[in-house]
Order: sequence, then structure tokens, then C-alpha cells
Amino acid sequence: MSELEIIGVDMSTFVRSVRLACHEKGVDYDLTFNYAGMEDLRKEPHLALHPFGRIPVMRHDGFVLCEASAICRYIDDSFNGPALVPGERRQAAIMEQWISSNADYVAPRLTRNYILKYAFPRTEDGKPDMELINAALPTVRDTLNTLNTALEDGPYFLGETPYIADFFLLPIIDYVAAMPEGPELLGAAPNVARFRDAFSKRESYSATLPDMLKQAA
Ligand SMILES: N[C@@H](CCC(=O)N[C@@H](CS)C(=O)NCC(=O)O)C(=O)O
Repeated sequence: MSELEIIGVDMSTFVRSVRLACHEKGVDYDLTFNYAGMEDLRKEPHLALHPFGRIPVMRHDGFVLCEASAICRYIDDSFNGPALVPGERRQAAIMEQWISSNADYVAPRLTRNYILKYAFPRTEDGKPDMELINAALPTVRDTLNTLNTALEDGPYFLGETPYIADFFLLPIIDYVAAMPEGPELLGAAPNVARFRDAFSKRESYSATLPDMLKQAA
């Protein structure tokens, strides 16, 4: 049993962000999910851990914390290992900018409005609603184009070293790559593809790859 517990499932993008932080920092952790299903997230006892009924949640020595960004920061501040935030204040601010952009623009546009429409269609026949997906695609392309510009110097947001903002982007891009339009979308955003290629060579990448993507590989 490790002293650090991450409550979540491996397919979750935000849980993977936190797991990437653990691996990059060199911190042992247990990934746990002692519930019958995701519907249990909206009930006690989980609501006592996360008032909005989501994952990830972290437990460390009796201390409970939710929200992936806060957890990544806590891990960085609490353990020895490579810095997960740039030391230079403007670089650190740019990193925050991309974490915030991920929450408000990238994840809603790429994960909620696109990836999840394939992964969990919630349609009567269980098939993806192609009308919704096709309607989302222009914004998906625009968002990838914005990320492509941000990653111009690359391969990561702040150059040669991945930091917390990169841990938020990678899980989403990995799913985009696995979508039917993935090769075309990433072909049009070569810096985003380079970001993923660079990350895929790191131990943290394979250690956190969701089972669902292992099967697709
Ligand atoms: N703002 C939260 C977002 C967490 C989130 O949306 N988690 C998703 C999984 S990626 C979740 O809990 N989904 C389960 C559900 O909504 O039932 C964070 O940064 O941790």
C-alpha cells in the first residue's frame, strides 16, 4: 500500500493527468475505485470526498484533495523529484494559462463535444450521432490549430521539458488520435502530433496508457 492514493479510473483524462504527475515526480501511488459504477460518484461516501461528484480525488496521510490541477500542484510541492512547474515566473504563468485553457476550452471542445460522442454516444441505438460529431469537428480543428501554434517551439508547451499543463493535454490528444478522424486531425496539426510522439517515449506515458487505448494500439 502506497502512502498516496488516487481515486479514479484509468480511462479518465483528468485521472491520467494526476497519474502522469506522480510518474514524472517519481512518486508511488495506488489507483483505487471501490465503487460499483460511475453513478456512485454522485452519492455518499464519494460526495464527502469530492463535493461535485467527480474523479480524481487524492488521499495522502489523511489529507483529501480534489481537482486535478490542485492535486498535481500538491504532488509537486510535497515530494522530492523533478520540478513539475517551471522555475521562472513567466514560464510558470504560461503553464497556468494552458491549464486554465484546458479546463475552459480544450476539454469541453475536444473531450465533451467530440471524443465522448464516440466513446459514450448516449443515443437510442447506441451508435455515435454523426450529425453532432460533424457539427463539432470545425471547432475541434480550430482548437487543434490553436494548440499547434502554442506548441510551435515544442515539443511541449514550454520547450523541452513537460510540465503540469502538458499532463492535461496529453490524455486528450491520445484519445483524439484514436478517433476515426484522428490521423487526419493530427496530420493537420503537426506540432500537436510531435508533442504526442515526444511524450510517448516517456516512461510515464506507457505507465498511464488507459486499457482502452492499449487495445486500440
Ligand atoms: N475539474 C475536474 C474535472 C474532473 C472530471 O470531469 N472528471 C471526470 C472524468 S475525466 C468525471 O469525474 N466523470 C465522471 C462523471 O461525471 O460521472 C478536475 O480537474 O479534476
